[in-house]
Amino acid sequence: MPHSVLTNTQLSAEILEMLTPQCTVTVWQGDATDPAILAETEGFFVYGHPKIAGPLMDRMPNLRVISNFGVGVDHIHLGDAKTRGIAVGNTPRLVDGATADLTFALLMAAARNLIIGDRYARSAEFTVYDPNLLHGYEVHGATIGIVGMGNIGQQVARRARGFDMTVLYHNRKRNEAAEAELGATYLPLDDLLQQADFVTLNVPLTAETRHLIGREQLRRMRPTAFLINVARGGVVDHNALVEALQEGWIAGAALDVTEPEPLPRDHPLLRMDNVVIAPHLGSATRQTRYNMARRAVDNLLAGLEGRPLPNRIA
Ligand code: 8YV
Repeated sequence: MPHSVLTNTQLSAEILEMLTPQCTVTVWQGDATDPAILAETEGFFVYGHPKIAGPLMDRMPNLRVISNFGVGVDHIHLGDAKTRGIAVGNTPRLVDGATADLTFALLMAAARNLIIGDRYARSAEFTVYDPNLLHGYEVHGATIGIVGMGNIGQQVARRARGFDMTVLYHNRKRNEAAEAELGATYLPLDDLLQQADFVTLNVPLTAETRHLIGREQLRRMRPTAFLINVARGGVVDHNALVEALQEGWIAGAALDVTEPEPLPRDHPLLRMDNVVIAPHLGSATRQTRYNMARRAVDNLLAGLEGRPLPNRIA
């Protein structure tokens, strides 16, 4: 008998192919999902970031495994899964390189006016080249402050070294191996914010990191500095960010993630020229997404078959 698997979105043909013939897959319709389907669900393939906590798990008494397509699991209540004996899998390490690449893409785009420049170069106004136009900020030789020296943060540090940057970092715990290998200097968060030209956020969203960057922290940053968030929107207090950008406390922000995500279409951040924004593209390369899919499927199948998950987070 194939296993009953629920997913929260229409899966690609590629992923469905990996799941057959071991599984039958049904798309979760929120509260409208047939209770009989929930009752027989053994595995949940989670794509994107739907909130999954105890009350929903309780409607699936046969649920044995939740497999998350991605590394961040802030949308899944791990404690609730644990008390119910439900294994949770994720895809660590696989997203590191692509996410660090995008951190740099955003950093460069913000510092060098790439988006405004692109718009201008396509517009009717660009008729004469003007060397006085769109002077940005130097990236090479600047100081980067990496908040979160985990796997992704370390990949960002590697790229920063290639740009001859001074690398500062803040982390819950000092990472002496990374300091030795990457020439990174540990600083308390407040000092990092005061010294960095580019602050990149590379932390998971947890109770401790929620609104880690608020009014007080943005006030500490330089008026010439940029904030780059490729972590989770919830790490930044967005009201404070709007104020900081409007008042010129910082030069600009580059965001791959927001709170909420997507932002309401009339949100002030969407109208600001000193904001570069992407639709959560951190891990969106063909190769990385394929690797994530493969691992998420392997975690799911292992959980369904009672084997240890290749990557179990809870
Ligand atoms: C994914 C991510 O795109 O891995 C993560 O935590 O945020 C992204 O790489 C996302 O989780 C898709 O499900």
